[in-house]
Amino acid sequence: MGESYPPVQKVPLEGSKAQRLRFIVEKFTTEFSTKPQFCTRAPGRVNLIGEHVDYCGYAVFPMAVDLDILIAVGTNTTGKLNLINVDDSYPKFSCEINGFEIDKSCPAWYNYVLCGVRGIQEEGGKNEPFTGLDMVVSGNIPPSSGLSSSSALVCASALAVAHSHKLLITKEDYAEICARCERHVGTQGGGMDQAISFLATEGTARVIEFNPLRSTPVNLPPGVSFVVANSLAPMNKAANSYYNCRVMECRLACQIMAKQAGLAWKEYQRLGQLQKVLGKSLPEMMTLVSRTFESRPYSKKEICQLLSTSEEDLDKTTLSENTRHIEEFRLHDRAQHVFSEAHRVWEFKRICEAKNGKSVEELGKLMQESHLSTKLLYECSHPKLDKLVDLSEGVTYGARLTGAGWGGCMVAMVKEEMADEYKKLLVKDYFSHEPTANNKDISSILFSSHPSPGACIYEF
Ligand code: ADP
Ligand code: NG1
Repeated sequence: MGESYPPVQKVPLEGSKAQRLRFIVEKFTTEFSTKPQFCTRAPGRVNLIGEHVDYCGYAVFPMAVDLDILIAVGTNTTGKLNLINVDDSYPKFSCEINGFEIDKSCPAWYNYVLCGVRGIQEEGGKNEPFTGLDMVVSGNIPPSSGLSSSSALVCASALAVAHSHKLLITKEDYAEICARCERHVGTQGGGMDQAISFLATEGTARVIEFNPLRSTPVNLPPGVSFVVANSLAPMNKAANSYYNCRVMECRLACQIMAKQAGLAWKEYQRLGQLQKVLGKSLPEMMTLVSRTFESRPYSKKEICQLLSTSEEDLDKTTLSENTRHIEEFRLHDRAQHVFSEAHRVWEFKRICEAKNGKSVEELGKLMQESHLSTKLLYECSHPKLDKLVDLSEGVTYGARLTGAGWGGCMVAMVKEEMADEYKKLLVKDYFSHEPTANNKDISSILFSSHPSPGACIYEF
């Protein structure tokens, strides 16, 4: 297979990944009385900058982490999809592999596996019924913490189904299929997580652009370390409408600006799409937002008046199922965040590629600005994340929430030789006051991350 396809590798024999792989192979053999045929791996990610902009069509700047989902896979002759997780808190699940339903109303773990299966069934290029599959899943990405555990599970599952049916799919196609199929759980995500999970390369972060999907490796500055700290406040995106509400606020802001520009507003879903048609720069879009909206909530009724439409029509054309009940939307602040954050991504890339001594401080400043914007304009931070960011001030170059927010992880950029001291400080001033940290291995909630490779298949 060439570079365009997820690599097929030999199962590693040493290290912690080898141990986890051995464990799922043994578990598979015990549970299904036969050996698995292969295993898949899909990594989680840490986004360095560019939060809540992917679903608006703007570029993001993530790197894959070493944490991942591993699945041991084998075919069966019963037509069933049988799922077992090494973590007993995720119960066993079984269904017919052809013709199952994904129940959006219940945020069950197996729904993410089903999304991956459905994605390949819908877009993998095979029409006949799919063969039954047995899977044993093992993951070490902290769930609901902004490191993209859900997408890693979708990606590892899609890879499992496609490889067991000998379907040859490029990394880009996998990324796009998985971004679309994860929406079957109900969240209207962008595509960053699935893209980096497949397209990541060891040693570099990536700028990922959308429509069309494109990814460019970027070397991170030497001498710095990216430290991830889990605030230990989890936030499950599929279990509430916070995330989709932001997606809708951006969509509504886009449609109102499109209408005011005399465009057919229903055809506009993403702020990036509107910017292209208007031919304006990102700073010019920020000015347009300030001219169009006030910094206050807009009622659904007022939005309908601005769009000259009815609430029923808005429910159909714009809003997702789980946001139709929302009565007020903030348009100015959300759109300002998106345009300013999109601008920061390009600045971050430009500075990473420039060769001057001041650059690391400038990168840190962009991270600080990004955090403030997510906290104040996008209102997706959490007091615990803000505390971690405050503790990082003066000790790091910059720190910010990473991922969807409302809890989850913070990422900080710190001088490499200061990383251990910084981690000690967070243990003393944060984690020692967190009761839920007591029963956890500190290295699983506070760690330096290095750009890890993307998804792969392990054969024996
Ligand atoms: P994230 O930011 O980590 O993607 P989400 O809230 O979107 O957070 O998704 C978390 C969900 O993904 C969990 O509630 C669970 O259903 C699923 N998940 C994550 N890790 C695993 C795992 N190791 N095994 C089974 N399901 C998992
Ligand atoms: P996480 O951090 O995995 O919940 C979510 C979205 C991304 C992106 C970020 C915010 C999904 C699968 N992931 O990520 O697309 O919008 O939030 O930048 O919906």
